[in-house]
Amino acid sequence: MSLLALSLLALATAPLARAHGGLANYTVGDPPVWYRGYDPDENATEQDGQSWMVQRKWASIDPIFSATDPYIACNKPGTPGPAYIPIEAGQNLTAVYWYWLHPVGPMTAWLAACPPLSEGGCVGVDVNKLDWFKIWEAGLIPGTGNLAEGIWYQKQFQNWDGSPDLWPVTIPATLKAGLYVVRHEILSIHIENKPQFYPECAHLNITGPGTDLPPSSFYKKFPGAYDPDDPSLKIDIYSDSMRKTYYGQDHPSTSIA
Ligand SMILES: *[C@@H]1O[C@H](CO)[C@@H](O)[C@H](O)[C@H]1NC(C)=O
Ligand SMILES: *[C@@H]1O[C@H](CO)[C@@H](O)[C@H](O)[C@H]1NC(C)=O
Ligand SMILES: *[C@@H]1O[C@H](CO)[C@@H](O)[C@H](O)[C@H]1NC(C)=O
Ligand SMILES: *[C@@H]1O[C@H](CO)[C@@H](O)[C@H](O)[C@H]1NC(C)=O
Ligand SMILES: [Cu+2]
Repeated sequence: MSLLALSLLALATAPLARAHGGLANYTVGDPPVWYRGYDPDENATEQDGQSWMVQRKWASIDPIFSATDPYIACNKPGTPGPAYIPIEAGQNLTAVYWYWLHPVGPMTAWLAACPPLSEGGCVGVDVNKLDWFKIWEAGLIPGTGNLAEGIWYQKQFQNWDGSPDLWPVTIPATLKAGLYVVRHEILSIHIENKPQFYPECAHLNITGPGTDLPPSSFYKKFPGAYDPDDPSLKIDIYSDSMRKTYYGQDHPSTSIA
């Protein structure tokens, strides 16, 4: 069965089918403490500016198509809520999605430090000016096959049994304590030469004894991190040549563990 047929089948059997999607909620710890994110399908008035809101607003489940889109940092409109997810360096932050349905393309998680609360914290920052560094990435799972037929993490993390899709990312254990914006991005490349970016951001209050930040050579801006002509974005994974090679994105993860 083709990938398309498989995803259509999955769509047909999903209790709640959405054409695209995004990061709904976050959990920390075991047993998990839940932090609710923004839901574009729910009443905005009941979410905007609420005291519990940890996530930056994303008004639509549609993807961003341009690597240089001004909203590629934290989706559109990216308006901040006032709350922070408390988490210790070294703990996992788990991103929760409903029925993620696209199968191919890399997933990455990024952090950017904010000024202290007395200077506005993460609420006051311009996300386009932040220095983002990547803390996690996953693409095609080694040994599962070529780009089109192999299994990407983006497909592996999906559950079709009614439970949400969970994406755990470890906050670097020696990271300097403070306020951060976390940015999760799913990049879907199932359509030829038309990458789909799905970024969502939340605010974190990271505690711990650490003092590390990555060297500035790891910092990227959004937009800016991606070249729209990068062969890993302008890609036809179903072409013969791409079945054999994949250049990958030249954005190294930080060296801090
Ligand atoms: C959204 O919520 C507000 C405040 O609770 C309410 O006044 C409004 O009628 C709701 N809008 C819709 C479309 O349900
Ligand atoms: C996210 O949390 C909201 C509020 O608790 C809940 O209604 C929704 O089902 C959750 N979504 C997922 C994917 O867990
Ligand atoms: C934490 O996340 C890492 C990396 O994503 C994962 O391998 C590990 O199993 C997770 N640990 C727990 C306790 O969930
Ligand atoms: C961050 O966590 C520390 C330690 O729990 C706390 O003192 C501080 O008020 C928190 N800051 C914010 C903005 O939540
Ligand atoms: Cu989609």
